[in-house]
Amino acid sequence: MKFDVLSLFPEMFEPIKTSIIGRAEKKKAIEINLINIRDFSKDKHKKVDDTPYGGGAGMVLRPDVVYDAYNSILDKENAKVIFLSPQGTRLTHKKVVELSKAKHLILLCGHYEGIDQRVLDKIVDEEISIGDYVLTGGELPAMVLIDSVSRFVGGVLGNGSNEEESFADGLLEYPQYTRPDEFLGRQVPEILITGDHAKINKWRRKESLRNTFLKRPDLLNNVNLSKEDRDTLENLKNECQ
Ligand code: 4FM
Repeated sequence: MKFDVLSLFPEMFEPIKTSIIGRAEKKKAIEINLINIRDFSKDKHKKVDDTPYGGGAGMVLRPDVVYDAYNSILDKENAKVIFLSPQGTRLTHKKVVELSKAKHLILLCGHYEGIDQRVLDKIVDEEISIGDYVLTGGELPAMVLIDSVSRFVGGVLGNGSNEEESFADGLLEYPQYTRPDEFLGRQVPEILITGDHAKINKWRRKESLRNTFLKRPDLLNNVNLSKEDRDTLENLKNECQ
């Protein structure tokens, strides 16, 4: 999977170039190309923005500079262009999995008061938001998208575990434990050291249901629950009263 990132601050992506995502790149599971929008300024001072028509505070990214940066991507014909903005539709687990099936994504990161609407209308296929708060630019949201989407691209995680994780079945994760078996006077739940995997799986399912019920009860409305799950939840509810 290839990501082309159009940004005024490509240095901000340095941290994801190391870490797990960086390893995935070395393995050629993903590729992240950074394109500095400023390289496409025709101005002698490398200016990329200007004051808004109609007046008002701040600066607006010029459409011609953004369009030239976009056109420098040669194999863009089958790519999906995503603009990261608070006005977009929310990035959810479902959307992350959907995007992970694409071969080529182009991520457009804005700054200042915005980007001239005419170039957005021309090149953007989808506007995506990572949450209802306003950041100073689209770089952090683009990194959130790359990180979350890459987990579902074959060969990125290496252990084939992503299907089992939170949200795959709509429930939150069960708690995890490792050595030492006693920490600050607290023992690891006994069932986990029995080696009885049928019992361990049952316990983990119950703890997933407990976490979801206590922390994110809203999620339970969109989960397929077995008869056993529903009984477990009834018991958890009674324990709370
Ligand atoms: C600032 C986007 C300027 C575009 C921003 C421009 C955001 C979010 C966000 C800031 N993006 N989810 N929340 N972006 O705040 O995605 Cl032009």
